[in-house]
Amino acid sequence: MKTRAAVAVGAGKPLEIMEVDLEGPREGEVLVEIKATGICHTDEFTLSGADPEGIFPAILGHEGAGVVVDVGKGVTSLKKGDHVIPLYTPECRSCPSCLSRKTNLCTAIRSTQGQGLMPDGTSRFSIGKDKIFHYMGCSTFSNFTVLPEIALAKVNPDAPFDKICYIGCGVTTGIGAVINTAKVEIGSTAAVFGLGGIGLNVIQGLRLAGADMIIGVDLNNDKKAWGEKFGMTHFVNPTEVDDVVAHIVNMTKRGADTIGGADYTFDCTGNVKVMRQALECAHRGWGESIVIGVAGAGQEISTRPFQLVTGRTWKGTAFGGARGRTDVPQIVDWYMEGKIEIDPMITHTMPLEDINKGFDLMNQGKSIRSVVVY
Ligand code: NAD
Ligand code: AHE
Ligand code: ZN
Repeated sequence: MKTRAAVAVGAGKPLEIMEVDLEGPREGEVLVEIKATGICHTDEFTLSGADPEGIFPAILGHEGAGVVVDVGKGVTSLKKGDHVIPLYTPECRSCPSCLSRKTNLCTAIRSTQGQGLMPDGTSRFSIGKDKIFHYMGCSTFSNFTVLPEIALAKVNPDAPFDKICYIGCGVTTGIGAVINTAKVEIGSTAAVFGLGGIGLNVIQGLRLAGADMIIGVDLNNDKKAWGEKFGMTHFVNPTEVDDVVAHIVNMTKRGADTIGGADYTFDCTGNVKVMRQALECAHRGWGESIVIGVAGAGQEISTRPFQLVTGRTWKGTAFGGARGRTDVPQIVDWYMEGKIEIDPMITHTMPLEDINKGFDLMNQGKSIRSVVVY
């Protein structure tokens, strides 16, 4: 069949809207009509050329929602008409990682996914004889796409596509980092670096978890009001203080605790210098710092080992530690029950033809999330 897609033709180049050939689902695969997709900073990261796994031409996009149109042989858990969210972190429930119960990082199809291919090592997308690569196993910047059955979460059919697509990455990553990775306790203090599409969801996760003090850190003062909407209690612009680490350590001295430091800190910027700041303003003895941001090829983190010797823990999280087929339907239900907010964070919606405007808005700090509606 033919599908309309925004194709990433090369690093740093605008996406091009094209008609692309799409082969139907093979064994264990599912054809999905994408109804809406968010634009995440990770799409921009890969498009910019900073992603070591970046490969062109490819169809980017990994934050979608849609409807099952057709299923391949052997597919048992999904049928035509089911509403689904694509999962860049699949959940096969039978690989050593899934069975370990220690991680959400299913390894069943990770190596082909990183090469822009389906699990059988081929692509379903092409233009004539030229192969177009998949991206993060999802390629939601195409109106129709093919995914493995294990990479689709079946969700409540009453939920609006143009909102729940955000659960395909940003919402789940932010809330999951708090609940699954950090396991934040009631009464905790926390600092969140980077108040974009991910950081604001970390903030709403912290509010859900009952954190007392939620410090937001961003270079952009417009983000103060955004953070406050979702539960942020204090805002710091690092360019307006002498030393952001000392400043946060000082702010978090409470009662008899004269040492200071946040119980939990989160990097949602992808900047390795910020990751260091986030670690170093975690509390001596027990503070945990969670890396969410994705850093470009060649970037490395550093700190004095003494920071770890004195009890801080440095952790990372992918997709908020969520097991997609199990957890994503539940997060959709939380949204439908009013337990979490999504609508105000979707600041812009646009047709596929305007997708590059969505990237511009993100790069200019003017949007929280842009959503493309097909
Ligand atoms: P975004 O562009 O919406 O937000 C980034 C925010 O960081 C902006 O508000 C910006 O002003 C702020 N910022 C930039 N530099 C800063 C600095 N030095 N100090 C403080 N704030 C600064 O991006 P997003 O969609 O929220 O994504 C954030 C990061 O998370 C990206 O690196 C993205 O690739 C990554 N990400 C990771 C996962 C995962 O599973 N680990 C999932 C989604 C996104
Ligand atoms: N391909 C990059 C890494 C990109 C990355 O870390 N991706 C996150 C999700 S970001 C979503 O917006 C992730 O899930 N990582 C785990 C994985 O298996 O990819 C690189 O550096 O090579
Ligand atoms: Zn993402």
